[in-house]
Amino acid sequence: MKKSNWDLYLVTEAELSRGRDSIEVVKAAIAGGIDAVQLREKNMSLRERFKLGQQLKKICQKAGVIFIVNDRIDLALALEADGVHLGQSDLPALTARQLLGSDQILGISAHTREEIAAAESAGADYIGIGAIFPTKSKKLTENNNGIGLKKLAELKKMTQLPVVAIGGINESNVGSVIKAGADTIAVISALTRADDIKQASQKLKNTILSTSSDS
Ligand code: TZP
Ligand code: MG
Repeated sequence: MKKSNWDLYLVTEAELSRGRDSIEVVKAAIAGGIDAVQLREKNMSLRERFKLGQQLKKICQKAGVIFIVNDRIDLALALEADGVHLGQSDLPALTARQLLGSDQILGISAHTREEIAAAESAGADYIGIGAIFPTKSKKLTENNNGIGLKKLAELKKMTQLPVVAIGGINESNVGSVIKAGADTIAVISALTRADDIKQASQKLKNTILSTSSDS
């Protein structure tokens, strides 16, 4: 399923979900209106991610929500996911595109003009950019304070592809990220750590939609 106009993209991480499992988190976030889910779970084994992914895929499919796998093209293919999200140290985008075929979604994290151009020519569907702000949800080796909104706006101008922004985004700063040019907002903790995940998803999505229609 390739769907345009994603607004809110949840990235799963059970360890950051305050004792709730990712199935519960995803169900509540779907009830609150998220458009896409990415299976991340950095500390799970591949087998554990496969088993969780089988369940998440069913839940997403039933709800008409996009289901993407992080890091691993083999896992995305095994799960028949809607797509895969790859970073610069994963398999190359072109290889992923060849394995996926043209119908599935390929998201690539890119942070320089060269990386963006390579992702585009390999047939990426979106560019992931982050961390925008400081975040405790990912061990960052560089840009520990986040690249900031100015850099996001610069990178956005380098591509025609939709830009998915991630890293330290929450209800209070999401409007500024949209105004800087992000097309889609991806979050872990703003939803996984929320007291009421459904309500937090609704609020975040409404803020994204109202900011987008302002600009
Ligand atoms: N990639 C860049 S920052 C990040 C990832 C996966 C973590 C985002 O988590 P949070 O909690 O939304 O800051
Ligand atoms: Mg990755």
